Amino acid sequence: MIGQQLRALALGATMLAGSVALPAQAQIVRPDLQLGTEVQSFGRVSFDGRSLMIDGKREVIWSSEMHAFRLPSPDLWRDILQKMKASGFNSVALYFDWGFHSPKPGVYDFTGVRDIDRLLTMAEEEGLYVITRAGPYVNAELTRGGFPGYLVNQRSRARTDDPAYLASVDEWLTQINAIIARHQIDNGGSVILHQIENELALTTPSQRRYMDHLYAKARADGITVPIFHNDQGRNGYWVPEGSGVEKVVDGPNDMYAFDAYPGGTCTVGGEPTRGSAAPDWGYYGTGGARGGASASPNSPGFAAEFGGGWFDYWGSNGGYDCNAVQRGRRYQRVFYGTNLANGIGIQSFYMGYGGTSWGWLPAPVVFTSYDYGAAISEPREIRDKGQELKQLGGLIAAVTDMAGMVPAGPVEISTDQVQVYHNHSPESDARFMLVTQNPSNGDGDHSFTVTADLPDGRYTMPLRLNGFDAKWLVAGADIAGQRLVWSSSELQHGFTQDDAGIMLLYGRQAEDGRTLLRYTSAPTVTVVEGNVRHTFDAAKGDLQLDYTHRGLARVRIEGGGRPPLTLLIADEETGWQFWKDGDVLVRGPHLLRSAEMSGSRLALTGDTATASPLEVWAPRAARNVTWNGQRVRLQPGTAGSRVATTELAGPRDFALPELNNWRVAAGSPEIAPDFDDSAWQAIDRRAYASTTARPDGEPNMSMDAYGFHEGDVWYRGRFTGTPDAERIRLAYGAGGSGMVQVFLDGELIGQQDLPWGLPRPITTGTAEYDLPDAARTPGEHVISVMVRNNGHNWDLDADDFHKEARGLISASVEPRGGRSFAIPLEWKIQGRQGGEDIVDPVRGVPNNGGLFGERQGWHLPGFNDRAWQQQAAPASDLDPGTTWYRTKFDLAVPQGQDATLALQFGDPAVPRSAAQYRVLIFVNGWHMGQFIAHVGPQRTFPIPEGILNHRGNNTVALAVTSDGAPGNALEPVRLVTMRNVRGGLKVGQVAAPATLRD
Ligand code: IPT
Repeated sequence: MIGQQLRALALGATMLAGSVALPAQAQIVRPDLQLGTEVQSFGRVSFDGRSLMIDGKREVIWSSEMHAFRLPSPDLWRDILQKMKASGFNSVALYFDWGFHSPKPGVYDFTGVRDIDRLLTMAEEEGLYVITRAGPYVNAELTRGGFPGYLVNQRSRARTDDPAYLASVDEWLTQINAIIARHQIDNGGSVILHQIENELALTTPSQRRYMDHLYAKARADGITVPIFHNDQGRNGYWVPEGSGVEKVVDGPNDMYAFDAYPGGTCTVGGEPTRGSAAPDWGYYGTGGARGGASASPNSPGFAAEFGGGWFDYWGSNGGYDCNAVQRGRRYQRVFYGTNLANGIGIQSFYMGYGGTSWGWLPAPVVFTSYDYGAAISEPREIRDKGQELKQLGGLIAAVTDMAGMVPAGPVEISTDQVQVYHNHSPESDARFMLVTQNPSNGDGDHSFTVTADLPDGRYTMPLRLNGFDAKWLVAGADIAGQRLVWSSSELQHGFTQDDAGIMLLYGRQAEDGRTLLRYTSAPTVTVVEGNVRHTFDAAKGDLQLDYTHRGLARVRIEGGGRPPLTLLIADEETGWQFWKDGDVLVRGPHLLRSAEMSGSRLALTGDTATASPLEVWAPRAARNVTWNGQRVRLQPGTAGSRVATTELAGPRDFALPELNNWRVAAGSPEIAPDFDDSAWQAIDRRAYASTTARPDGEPNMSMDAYGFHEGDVWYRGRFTGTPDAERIRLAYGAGGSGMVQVFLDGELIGQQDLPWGLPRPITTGTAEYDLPDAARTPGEHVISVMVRNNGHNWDLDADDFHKEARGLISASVEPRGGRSFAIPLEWKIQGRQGGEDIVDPVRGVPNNGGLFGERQGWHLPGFNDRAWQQQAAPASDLDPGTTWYRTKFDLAVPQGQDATLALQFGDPAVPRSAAQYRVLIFVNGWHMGQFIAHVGPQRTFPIPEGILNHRGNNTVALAVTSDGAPGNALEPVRLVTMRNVRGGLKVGQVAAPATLRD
């Protein structure tokens, strides 16, 4: 089993390798390249071999992924969507987690934090296209890869056409497809593409029938947009039928898509590597057995997931910041640009916002934070890499001819240290030139020239590439009413406002730049600000502008037979200060969320991180401008802008309360011999569906068989004392960094933590202990065992790996020196209250396991803890087992501010504590994460507003589990502010029961 998991992880590593060095002058290396010209239409969405089209218009689909289930505060979904939009994306990809919606066969919930209808409406309102990825299987570092708990009890093989499995799948698909169907673009929504399975690498006849079934089911349920599958790497699995390329297997899908995670790794210890050049998975590829220039010539290049970060493992030293760099600035230019040049015009980065694997969502490989090093961090801040994405997405939006470009032939480069991918639009001949190092993961500093036959003539362009980087250059294109002949600067924005053009170009700080624009006669050039030299070549009609990228230069160009132009030339980071929505350009604030014109009023909304200037380029009609609803006084600026007369206010600081009024109670009464377990289920010999081997003739001890799938589970076994009761031996399954605690008659006899070897999680273990003398005294004895299940495995390889057993697998009390015979034991089991009939459907499936305190509602805000013992600070020693701490506090985040607050444990500077203990963290009843002090690396747990009440009372309940050794006790716990801006959205408290009786 572990081997399989290793294989799965190694597979990720394989995809990180693989480098293809291009010849110095990149060109089509596949003369046989045949792109499908037939247009396949699915209502408003259509495609040919070159691009997707919406309403017949070619579009680059520029997307990133978010998981609403990893942000249990629906009002904040909009915050993420707005930040994605502001970062230049036109689409969002959404996985759905079947198990999150379904605690029990036939029981589904799509309300509250599970309201997918609301999510899709928001995406639509924010102007994002949606790619839906509905499972049934998604992987996604989720427990069971998104399968519901009850599926591990199904004996039929998952991800095949076994009827029992298909019956379950159809139940889910009927529900989710109906919601998606009504949000499709043809029905007034914005869903444009739909995925029916994820990385199904097995291609047996049974799997083919399964894929056919999923396709037919989607169509029967009213999904009309193109359907695809996400191939695990560009292998050519499930290429649409009739593609005519050599492949492993074809399938019913309309489009071929694949995922890939290249670009090196963040080694354990946190240093990025730059292992490989960006692969050519399209036009410039050298081919190979499957696919050549395209794995599917009749559908456009489509990366359904392209690594935009990576997840982090229990016990690492904290890899998210490293991943944000590793797959961050420069990597995005080089790798995403190479994809684009290769014709991959549909790209979705995984993740755009990772979020939080709260409660029992995580698979064994990951801990609570699913930050992923994504462009939007877990506390909802746009990282620098998001600023770079804004610039790249801005170019894609401005150059409408980008969609459907094909290779345009070689160019002359004065050095072989650099390569140029040179593409053009067959319709307009506009050019895209991607300039990278050769190979693209090089990092030299090269000044060189590129000579090319461009649409407006033959030109020699002086360029520089300094370090691991790429330039996205545009030439021969009509933008903003102008003719861009070529530019060594990159285009961030280009659009028309009223009857004039605005263009924002940028380049690396202090690097020289040149831009050529074409006119029919000499235009009037006014350099309003900065040092820009200009000459006009009357023979060609070329206006040449020369400058250095430093701060912001402003140029007005009038006449010359074209509408006027405001040309802004920035250094790269000055470009970050700009935000665009529609035809409004804003400079200054931390974020622009929206710019809405109605009549003479322009309503701007956004965030400030400090007091900020505001400069606006807005249509003339906008006479009254507001910022977050407040009137802004503007005066004329330079180059057509207007500038606020006073700065926009920044956020106010606010104090956080100390957490020092704790109430404490012992939480493992199950260890007491006289504990009443009469209501518990008896362990019996029911059918065993797990893939985990166990000794013959044993009862079925696995927790799932009794309806307990998430979190902690208790077992109590009774035996009669005998001189042979010398040892206890337990086999158990507990997921990543899971554990088992074993008690005899109320005393701890052992605790075992599963080792957290990196990056391979060990998910099962065997614990053996000598029993104390007490076990050999006559009369009844009770063994109490708590297993902490840190998640079921995923099913990445479609081998039922998710059915590895959890809880106890086998248990025996026996004489020392071998298993000659075992002492008879009667076992009982108790997990989550209600099992699959969950008692708190609002917080739902991931929220609770089976701790005594959870079964009693101690985690809930309305629980009355007055009888509990008071403690100002957590005690330095604990009894073995679980101890609960509760406290209440008030927050007063200033109105109109968006902060991300977090709970922090111990010393934030060290990834692992010397003290060994674990904490389940409940905030207002919501299980927001697990801290394992001695494993790490996460110590700071952001709690989204909506779960946390920013302007009112809150309850924190901590279930602290320790072996009772001196010092293995809760370290100081504090509230910290991770982020604080003025602005944000109104966030309502997520309604949820306050007690078990609500
Ligand atoms: C691929 C999965 O499709 C996705 O669900 C997620 O698990 C992602 O990778 C990793 O975060 S799996 C592939 C890398 C083998």
